[in-house]
Amino acid sequence: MNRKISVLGAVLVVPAAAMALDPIEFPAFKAVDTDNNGFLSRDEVRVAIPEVLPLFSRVDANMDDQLSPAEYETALRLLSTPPSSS
Ligand SMILES: [Ca+2]
Ligand SMILES: [Ca+2]
Repeated sequence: MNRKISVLGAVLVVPAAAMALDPIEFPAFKAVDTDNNGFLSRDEVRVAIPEVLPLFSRVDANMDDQLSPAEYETALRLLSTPPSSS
């Protein structure tokens, strides 16, 4: 008896979940790390995702002039967040 309602519910839930994904796509860390040393140099960043370059020093927490996966994630988070006055 309730079959119609449950089918409708399933149809509505799936597209909503898909829409929740971030529409902006950034290259994966491994795709940027072209020499596979586990860190991103400024050159690797410049080639793959130049948008990160201005943030490089800011997200390079340990100041080794390389971005770790966590530091790269921080950069992407900054990029996907609209600039706000702090
Ligand atoms: Ca590298
Ligand atoms: Ca670093």
